[in-house]
Amino acid sequence: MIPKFLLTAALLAFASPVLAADGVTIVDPYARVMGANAKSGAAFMVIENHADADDRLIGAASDVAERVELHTHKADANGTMRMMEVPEGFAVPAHANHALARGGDHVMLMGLKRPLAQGDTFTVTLTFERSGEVTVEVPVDLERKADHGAMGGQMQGGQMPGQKHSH
Ligand SMILES: [Cu+2]
Repeated sequence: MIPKFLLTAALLAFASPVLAADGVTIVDPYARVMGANAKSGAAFMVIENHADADDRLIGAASDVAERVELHTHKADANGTMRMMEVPEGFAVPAHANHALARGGDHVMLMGLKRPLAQGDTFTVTLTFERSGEVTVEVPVDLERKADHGAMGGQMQGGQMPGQKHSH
């Protein structure tokens, strides 16, 4: 006989976000592609660091893409937003969050090996300097509005002229 509340607690624990032993939690991951035949896509999420030490996302890999890079958007000299690789990765300070959001930092999937459609899921393995590897199940969500904070407001709805690929 298992009391009902214990069962509920067990279910809730099972449904909770990916938690690395060391305290990095990935919340609300999702990915987008631009069109059915897109050769690239991007993944977004919020990284929570519950540890007492700073951490840093330094790499990512996925079997859906030939290459996975850590990217950000920056304005060039003409004010045009461009994507660029961030080799040093993204800092996630102790007891803080870092959002990968549209118009800002993202995980770039290059050379997709299969088409990604609404509702598909795939896995991305994130490598953290301190917490090591964290594997996340990422759903494809093409209907999602740009939301999670960061620079979302600034870029919302905007496909800047000259931008090579937007997401
Ligand atoms: Cu990119």
